[in-house]
Amino acid sequence: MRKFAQAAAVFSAAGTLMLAAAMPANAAVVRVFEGSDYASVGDDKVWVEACDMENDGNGVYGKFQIYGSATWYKVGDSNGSQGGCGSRTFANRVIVFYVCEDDIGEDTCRGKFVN
Ligand SMILES: [Ca+2]
Ligand SMILES: [Ca+2]
Repeated sequence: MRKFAQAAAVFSAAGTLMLAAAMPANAAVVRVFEGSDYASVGDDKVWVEACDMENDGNGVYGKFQIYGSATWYKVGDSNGSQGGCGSRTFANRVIVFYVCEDDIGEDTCRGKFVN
């Protein structure tokens, strides 16, 4: 019986963790990370940012595809890993975006769809 209670407690804790992951503190912002670097799309889906959070000498940019356009718009973090991010507000909503690290060879990118 005691073993069962322990198992139930573990299961319950895992369930809580999963729930927390599905509902982040700020559910309004969609964010994708490459290491600590990241790009975000705001809850209005038109405001975006690209943030270089690693003092590694690699530039960071976000690339964003807007509804109704095949163009990839790049937004960089102009001061690198110093405080502050690069941002932009688009005229239409973002449908998919990537955070990219300008490292050696082909840039490393990670992407996400905006629902
Ligand atoms: Ca980096
Ligand atoms: Ca910066």
